Amino acid sequence: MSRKRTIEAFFGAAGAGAPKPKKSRDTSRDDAHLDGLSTSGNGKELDAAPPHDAQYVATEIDTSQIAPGKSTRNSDDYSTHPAYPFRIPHLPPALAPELPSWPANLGRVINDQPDLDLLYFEPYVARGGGSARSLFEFLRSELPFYRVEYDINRGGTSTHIRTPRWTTVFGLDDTSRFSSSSSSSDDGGGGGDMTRILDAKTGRDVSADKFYTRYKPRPIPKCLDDLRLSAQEATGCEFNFCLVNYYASGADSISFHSDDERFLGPLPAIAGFSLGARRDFLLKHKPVPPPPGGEHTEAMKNAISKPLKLPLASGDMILMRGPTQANWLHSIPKRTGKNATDGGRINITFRRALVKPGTDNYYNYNVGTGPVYKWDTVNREMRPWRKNL
Ligand SMILES: O=C(O)CCC(=O)C(=O)O
Repeated sequence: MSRKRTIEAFFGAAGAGAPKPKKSRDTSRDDAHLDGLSTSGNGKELDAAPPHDAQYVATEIDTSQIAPGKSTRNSDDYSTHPAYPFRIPHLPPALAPELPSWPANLGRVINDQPDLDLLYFEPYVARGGGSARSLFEFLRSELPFYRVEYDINRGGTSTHIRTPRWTTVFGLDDTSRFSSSSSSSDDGGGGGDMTRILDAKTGRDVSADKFYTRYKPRPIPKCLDDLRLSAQEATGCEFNFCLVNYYASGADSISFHSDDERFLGPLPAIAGFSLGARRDFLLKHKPVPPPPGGEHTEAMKNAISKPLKLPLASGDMILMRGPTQANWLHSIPKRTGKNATDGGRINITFRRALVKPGTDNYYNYNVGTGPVYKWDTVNREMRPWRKNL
């Protein structure tokens, strides 16, 4: 399939007639909760207590085939960084050659609702031949994950939040870059000295900046950076952050929120990959008052009251762009019905944080200060990870 056509689909759909987005709110964590909305990376968890009646569906793939920790890889086949708890392997040899053929299908534009602009690839990572499943198994086995907990203050009442999914994050905002003693292609996770953080314009060492010291930023490892580069090419958008969610079962979720933080700029583009179990992705327009002296159009009434449901399958990618984040909320609801047999699902989002507070925010809500977890391939669950285990 032609990359060019995909990019044309993107640029053709963007632009002139798009409704003007509302000004982005200042989405500090507590504000987001006070008005009942929540925002990306922070405060999505008002409905956080996960009931646990969903079953885990065991997969049939032998991960030793794709988990390079157990294979004959040499040390060049890993991304390393002092801020990683452990080294992260590059894509397995069976998957890497497939990347140039992605997206497997053209993106379909969905912009037939007020203020909505989506580009939906069904799929992006080929499902046939097991590529999407292999990528899922590989990432679940090889990435560090966290179960972040934090407190929010709502109207003077403090609430303890347990994020109802596993998360991890890599990246650095636009103002800075990781130092690298070798070529720029190493910045995403290859070799080179990446221990310092430099100002993107002046090259000055900004490692000690307050936004980079609470958590140590870490470069996007090559296995995810390859996917980032592919997504950039397919969409014409630029990304510098990679957030990963792992939903272990239908009991894991993310509540309605929008990724509309100021540090993403006014019209953020966010590319979300789905791998593993199919899960419903719901979208609904943010509540807005009717025009003075009038009523909402039918389209707006529907957009507010009837969530749009996209049953995202393994390998799918959805780009949310233009006025979408300013005007729409999205969620992955829990699936806790009688037959809720969702298996694990990984969601990878690529985003572009423009300024330093974005870096601190993303690490705070996706890494936090708790233990590191790693997938245990024998017991088939996340287990606390300790050095030299
Ligand atoms: O899992 C998904 O598809 C959505 C994730 C999401 O909304 C987010 O990370 O902000």
